[in-house]
Amino acid sequence: MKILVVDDSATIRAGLRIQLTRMQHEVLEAENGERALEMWGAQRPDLVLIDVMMPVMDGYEAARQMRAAGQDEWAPIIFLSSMEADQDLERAIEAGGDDYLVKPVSAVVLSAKIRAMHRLETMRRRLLEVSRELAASNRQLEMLSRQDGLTGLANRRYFDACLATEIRRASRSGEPLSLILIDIDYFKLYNDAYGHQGGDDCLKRVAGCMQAVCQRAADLPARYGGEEFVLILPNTTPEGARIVANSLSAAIAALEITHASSKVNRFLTLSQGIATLPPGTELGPEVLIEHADQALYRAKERGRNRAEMHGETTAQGPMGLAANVQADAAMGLSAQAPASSSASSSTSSSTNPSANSSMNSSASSPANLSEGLPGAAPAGTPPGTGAGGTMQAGVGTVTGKAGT
Ligand code: GH3
Ligand code: MG
Ligand code: MG
Repeated sequence: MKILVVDDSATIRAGLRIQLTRMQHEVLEAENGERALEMWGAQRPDLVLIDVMMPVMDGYEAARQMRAAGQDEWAPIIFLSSMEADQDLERAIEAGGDDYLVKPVSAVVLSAKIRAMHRLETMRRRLLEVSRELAASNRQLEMLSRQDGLTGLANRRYFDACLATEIRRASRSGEPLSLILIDIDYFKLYNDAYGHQGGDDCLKRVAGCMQAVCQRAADLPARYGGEEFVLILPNTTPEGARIVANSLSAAIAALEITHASSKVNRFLTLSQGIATLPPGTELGPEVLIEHADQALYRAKERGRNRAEMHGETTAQGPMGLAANVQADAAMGLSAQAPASSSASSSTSSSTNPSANSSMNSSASSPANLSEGLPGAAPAGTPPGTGAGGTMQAGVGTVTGKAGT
């Protein structure tokens, strides 16, 4: 053991040094409390033998300051004193000492006391180690309980908790909060074609893109369930959310994940539903999710491979056309004339004349605009159904829920 001997008498220090060296201990020496404190900090002794009465700083004060250093720097302190009164012992223990021996101390007693203290110190260290391991395991467990096992994103449970918190925060701060619900297009067919393992790999790649497009620390990408994902975007306007949605689709398109059986593109695509909680509104999480889900349903209905915003079907909806066009311009996308969608399940602009008229009649209405998202169009696909960042128009009737 590394033992710090503190005594103002050089003779006593020398005597102890001889005894302790014989017992195979390493000895450090200090002549007063102040010097002892310096060595305590610099040398980290395993045990301290300290006199009570010393000039500059006495043993009590030195012990108190050693104990004030905290649990991590703990080492046993044994007082060595010529004072025999019970009160002296009491004071020494009170100051932080662990034992009190009256000088002169026999070599046998000193050796036995040091062994006992060593045992105590070993147990204490083990306890510290175990509690550190326990704290690390707890942190790990807590992280795992928030994580989706396959993708490593936040899981549904954590998403639910976060959304509730973010809604409260948004209502306090008066900031907008956006939510994007994301669903892979024709994923069942993808599984059928490439197997469940292939499907799992694809989910991981989509998760990777989601992480990549989250620019702000507060953004939370999560797996909502199955092949559905969700993004919580605090302090984000509808226009901002649209930019994120576009970035995500562009990132997926850039991966060029072949999806031969997709009816909308030869590469994997996403449909997205955006909803924003405007500043000062008090909606529950389920309402915001429902809004995003309705927008997602519309994206599916209008041909997939696109992002739709909740509220855009109303002429005076909260998301203005100008905002969308700005966001689209930021993405390098341009508006084009409405085009037919081969994948639109029920209604499309080409089959529904009201779609075109509504698009043309009101430039201030964002109602019927949604853009075709990046991704290469399969050969022979009608214009506006695939790659190239075209904008499409179509009016769909929301009749139910999207996705699984
Ligand atoms: P849509 O374009 O309308 O979204 O069609 P879809 O085929 O993507 O949607 P549907 O809800 O019919 O099918 C979703 C599929 O996602 C079905 C299921 O097998 C698959 N899926 C869900 N969870 C997982 C998963 O963890 N791993 C894999 N490989 N597939 C999954
Ligand atoms: Mg799907
Ligand atoms: Mg689904």
